Amino acid sequence: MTRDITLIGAPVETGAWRRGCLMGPDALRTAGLARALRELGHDVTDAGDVAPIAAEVKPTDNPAIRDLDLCAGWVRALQEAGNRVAADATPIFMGGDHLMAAGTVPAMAARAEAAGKPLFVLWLDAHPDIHDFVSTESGNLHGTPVAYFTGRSDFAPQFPDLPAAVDPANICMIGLRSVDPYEKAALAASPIDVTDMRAIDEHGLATPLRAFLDRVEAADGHLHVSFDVDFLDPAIAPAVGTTVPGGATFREAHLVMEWLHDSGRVTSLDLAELNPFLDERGRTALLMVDFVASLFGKSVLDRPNRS
Ligand code: 6HN
Ligand code: MN
Ligand code: MN
Ligand code: MN
Repeated sequence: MTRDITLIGAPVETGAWRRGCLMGPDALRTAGLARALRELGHDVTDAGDVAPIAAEVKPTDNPAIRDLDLCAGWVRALQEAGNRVAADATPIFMGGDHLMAAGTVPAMAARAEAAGKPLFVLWLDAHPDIHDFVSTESGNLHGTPVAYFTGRSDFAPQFPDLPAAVDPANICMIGLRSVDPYEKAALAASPIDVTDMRAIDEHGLATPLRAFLDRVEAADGHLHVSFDVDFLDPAIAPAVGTTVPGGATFREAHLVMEWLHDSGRVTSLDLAELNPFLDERGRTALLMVDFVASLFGKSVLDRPNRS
């Protein structure tokens, strides 16, 4: 299937403690993202980078929160950029830290709603990013997008009112291995489908991912994939500020990409948290491009695999 793919740079870095994610979109460009997708037959347009909308917002009561004005400006700007994506296009949002998902996911939820379909979210990450303005101890707002786009916590008036909330029952998180106490309680009380690394070690990825993709298929839903670089093991993907040992291997992540491709269901993608300042000769950026190529059709053999 040939797609119209739109690359959208989201060089937000104020959601993370370490600087450097602003170089993420350019590193993905340099690593050949557009070329790799064109070689697979897709029509690719690079829409350039989004810029934050300058805003001064009301301070919160949590003094730990960093760069609230800029973060709010990014969320607004990324929602607006996401709203401009054509109904039949497949956007790849090139981050930028994971705060980007507070912009991209609500826009994709609104797009799905306009098409009369539910939005499902596959969250590939070491972290659940389900903090809110009150619970965050680090004050780094890249740890908050899931609480925002599910409508779980109140982010008003700093972040925009949600155009459409994502039903937490439509979210699947895979790869978790660093969960703060508040987040543990939040997940325990939520219908979010969670596969942590222990579950992957014990049973593999296949069963939870297939079950989730079957649900997307049965509901004829849109599927947004939010891929945080720290989903991967730091041994293969060092270019991320929040490395946690024991992540997905090359083969596990590759299989996820191939299943996503086979499902034919992915309608939008975030590439989050790539920090080129921490990379080694571009290897993490190149690896991410390779995974994206697999998600969009690169295969070893020109025939379906037997399974
Ligand atoms: N990410 N839970 C930690 C915090 O600071 O709130 C880590 C957040 C990581 C954010 O994965 O995008
Ligand atoms: Mn740039
Ligand atoms: Mn994340
Ligand atoms: Mn993470």
